[in-house]
Amino acid sequence: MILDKKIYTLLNDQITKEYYSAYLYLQIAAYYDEHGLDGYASWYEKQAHEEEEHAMKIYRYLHENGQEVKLGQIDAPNVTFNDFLEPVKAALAHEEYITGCINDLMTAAKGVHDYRTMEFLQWFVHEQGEEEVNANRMVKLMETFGGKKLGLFVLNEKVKERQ
Ligand code: OFO
Repeated sequence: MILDKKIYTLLNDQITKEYYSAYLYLQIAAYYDEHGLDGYASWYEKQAHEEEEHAMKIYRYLHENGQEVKLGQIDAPNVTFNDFLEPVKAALAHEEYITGCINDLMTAAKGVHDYRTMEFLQWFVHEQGEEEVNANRMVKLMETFGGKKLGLFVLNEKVKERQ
């Protein structure tokens, strides 16, 4: 199937965005690792791997539909963190941004009656819902317990258990 040009461009660009997400999460993992929060570090390493898988899902979808994959440039994550709350907030803001990108893609696919792409995107709609719930929870927990050393220690152990 030949994809509509706009749908093709949006999907191809989304590959880069998913890799950027992986990059951002790896930067967050590095920050927590460098501050001794190994539970948080491995949580965000895992998120980074998942983002790479998302990119590959789109990569394969384009090929399965006879489209070229043109990899774009992945920007460096331009972030610096001053406390343990900032990374989890950055992750939440990023997930909300990606949800917007997926919604734009879905709207564009709907506009040209591309039902196959809409069905393909449904997985991402669901995934974004789950990821926003998790990201929100990470923010709430850090806000509530992260200010105290013992609270932070317990949180770090809890995050390990959830993996
Ligand atoms: Fe790719 O899953 Fe969220 O961002």
